[in-house]
Amino acid sequence: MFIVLIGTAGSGKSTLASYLKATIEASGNVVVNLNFDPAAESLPYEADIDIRDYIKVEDFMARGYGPNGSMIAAVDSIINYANKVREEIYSYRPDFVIIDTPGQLELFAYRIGGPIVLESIVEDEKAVVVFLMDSIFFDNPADMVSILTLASSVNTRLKRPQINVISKSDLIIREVLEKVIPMIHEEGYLESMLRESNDIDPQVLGLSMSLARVLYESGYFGEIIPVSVYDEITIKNLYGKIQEILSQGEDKKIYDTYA
Ligand SMILES: Nc1nc2c(ncn2[C@@H]2O[C@H](COP(=O)(O)OP(=O)(O)OP(=O)(O)O)[C@@H](O)[C@H]2O)c(=O)[nH]1
Ligand SMILES: [Mg+2]
Repeated sequence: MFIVLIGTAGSGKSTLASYLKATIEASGNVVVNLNFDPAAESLPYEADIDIRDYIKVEDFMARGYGPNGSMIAAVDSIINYANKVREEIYSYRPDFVIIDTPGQLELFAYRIGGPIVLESIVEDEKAVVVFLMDSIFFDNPADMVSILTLASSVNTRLKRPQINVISKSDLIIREVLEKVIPMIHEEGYLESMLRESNDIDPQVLGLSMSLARVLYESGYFGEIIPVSVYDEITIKNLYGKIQEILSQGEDKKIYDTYA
């Protein structure tokens, strides 16, 4: 079973990869951490499998690509090593494989290469995407709509069940954590927040209202799970949601987040 961590740069993917592994191992599972970031300079964990053993971003830069183009070309080229990576994975006979992806979200939200490469690793196995939304996006409703739109974009590209998480939830003010987050998936809640907020530019307000409506109508986000690596209960809760989704059988609905 694959757990694919995806999120904006610095949203906490690598740190969560490390804590999540410890939590899942504690319940007796074999867990493999796969670093999928060819440009990672240092990681907060020791990767069991490291894509940097196969490709390096510097090799692409040496061929004349810029830093961003190199990253895209490097990730695309993982396809050439998919069989070897899979062999490495299965040599561990793992119960769970946690894939720690690069923060260049364009790879998974907009381009086709990222999803193709991930599928070449996951193949017919079950997989769940954990999309990390940095707590900084939960300061105001327009930013919330923006990050949820991005979450839905990732979901349409990867077509795997997805859990939308607020990362670094220890940094969110208590009132938002206790009152807003548990309600946010209720139809119309974001619009009411937008209407009540008096410091949003009218143009931004109009667009955000329309996007919020579409998000609810399309069913593109369910419950949002706050996660902080400093609060083990939140990690256990995330693991519980992952198990819930992975136990739901083989159906690969576009959006399959529990409501
Ligand atoms: N307060 C707080 N900080 C966190 C948490 N998780 C991660 N961080 C910090 O956020 C920063 C970025 O974490 P990373 O795990 O490197 O984030 P990333 O998404 O892997 O970053 P990229 O791979 O560069 O996209 C680090 O300073 C972490 O210590 C959390 O739950 N709470
Ligand atoms: Mg990282």
